[in-house]
Amino acid sequence: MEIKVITMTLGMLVLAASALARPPMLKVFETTYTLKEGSKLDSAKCGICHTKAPILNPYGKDVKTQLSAAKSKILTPKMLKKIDKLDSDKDKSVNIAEIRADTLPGDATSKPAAKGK
Ligand SMILES: [Ca+2]
Repeated sequence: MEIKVITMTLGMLVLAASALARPPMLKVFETTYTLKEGSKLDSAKCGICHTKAPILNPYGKDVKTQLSAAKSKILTPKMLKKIDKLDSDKDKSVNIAEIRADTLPGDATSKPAAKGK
């Protein structure tokens, strides 16, 4: 009986911790760039910043640099805007261009279609 209660409590704590760890940052990203429901970025969710959570992709690493610079764990739209002009995944499209084109700023295989074609 006692063990069951402890196990349940631990389970709930783990759930609560993971719920706290993930969605807030994604929420900030979603509201900063007003993602359309069903868009590629909207569907990518954690994949915007992670290859496989908790591993960060290049865009996620740039986000982390901003968090570290601000000595904060709370992501703000201002931090995201600061890396708009970077090309995190080095595919020759800056992050904001990728976000507007609904491609992944942290995945070099996902980039806006070349212009003029
Ligand atoms: Ca890029």
